[in-house]
Amino acid sequence: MTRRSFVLGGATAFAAGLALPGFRAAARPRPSPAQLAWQRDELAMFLHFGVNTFTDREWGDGKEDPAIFAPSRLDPRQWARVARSAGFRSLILTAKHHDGFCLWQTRTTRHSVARSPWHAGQGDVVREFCNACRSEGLRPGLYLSPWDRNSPVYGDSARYNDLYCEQLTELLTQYGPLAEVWFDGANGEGPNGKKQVYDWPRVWALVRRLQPDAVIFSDAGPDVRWCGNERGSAGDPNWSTVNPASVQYPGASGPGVTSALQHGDPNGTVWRPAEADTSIRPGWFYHPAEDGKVRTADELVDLYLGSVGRNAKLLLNVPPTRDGVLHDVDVARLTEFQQRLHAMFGMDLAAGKPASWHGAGNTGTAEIDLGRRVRIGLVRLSEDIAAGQVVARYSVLGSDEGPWHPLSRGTTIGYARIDRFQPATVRRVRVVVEDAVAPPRPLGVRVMGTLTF
Ligand code: FUL
Repeated sequence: MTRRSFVLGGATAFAAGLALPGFRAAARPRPSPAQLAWQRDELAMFLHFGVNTFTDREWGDGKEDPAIFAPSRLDPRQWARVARSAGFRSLILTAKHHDGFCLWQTRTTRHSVARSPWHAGQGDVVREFCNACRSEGLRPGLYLSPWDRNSPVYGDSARYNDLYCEQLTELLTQYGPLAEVWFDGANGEGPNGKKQVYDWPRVWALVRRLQPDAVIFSDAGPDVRWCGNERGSAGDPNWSTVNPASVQYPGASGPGVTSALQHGDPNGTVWRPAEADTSIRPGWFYHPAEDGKVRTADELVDLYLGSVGRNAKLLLNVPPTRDGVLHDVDVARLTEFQQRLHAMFGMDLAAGKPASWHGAGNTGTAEIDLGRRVRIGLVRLSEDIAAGQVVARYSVLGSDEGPWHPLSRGTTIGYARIDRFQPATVRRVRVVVEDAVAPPRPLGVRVMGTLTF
């Protein structure tokens, strides 16, 4: 089931970031400190866990008996340890999925861990999760599904919006600082056949007030946008600036929405970088039948190159099992993935070799003398995004004492752009910014060798 098969329109537009009449943007948009920290994390782990884990379903209907939620050895500390050693810096847990089952002690519904035999109804997965993240030096985030198939007031818009804000308030006030709050775009019908009209401005204002340092994710941001697919693949080009009118609420559909999510907009008026989410398995929740379908380390590396390597953040889902731990196969793949990243990027041949930089209008050239002839197959470019994103087209060339040969070329750079190319022996590397939307600043350039596994 994909979220696009179940979207509704009709929510209120959120106007944050729209230019005020009479004002002209003096400078290009830049990230807030929270957006910058979010992007620098590079890798976040998503954890889909709840009643679906026990029913073997992807979308629960809200009619589950809470007693089925009975993890035998729930261990969020293991999730966090695995995440940390695989290079992830933040984690996001589904505190409530579409079935409405709450993983914390809530006052808002009886469809929760309070009616499960787990810890005699006294357990709180959200608390264990947040504490485990912090113990491992990682940043916790939470997903609270707007669509709720259990709530009797879902579809009675004002009443459900009150309940949703109450749930959010519990999560935002009882579990310490959160790095990210995740609002899903899958929004279905209420039991009474009415459509739920969400009050997004109210929801987002609540997060701002109670957790000012958290970034807010949804199709429509306001801080971080969905990348437009669930394959974890960022667009090319991928601008971190967007026109806020192009996607106004989570679940919006219509002409141009997917393209706006994938590509952003070079002339966008707000900073709203893309988060690329996907699962290490075919499903979002754990299913024993998928133990043989976990992505391989090679596939995870490809995923990394197509997300982090294209100016997005990768949010990779690794679903806990019915026991409440990450499965051995997933753990082994993540370990191998991290080893590969280390082998690929661990040695920067340009380290300590300062690049020269010549800018001319909206173009510029970086050049590095590597000091000796080396075989290279990978470059990682970066803009100083604290000052914004401007590069629209570039090429990478190499020279082995003689003429310059093309190695790779591309469109946007932003936080990171990683190119893998046909290995070549070079002594010098040149990166030419051929086009930009404003004068480019000096680029960061890392150059890596070739590796065979
Ligand atoms: C979608 C949901 O319908 C899926 O179950 C999953 O949570 C995914 C991340 O978002 O919209």
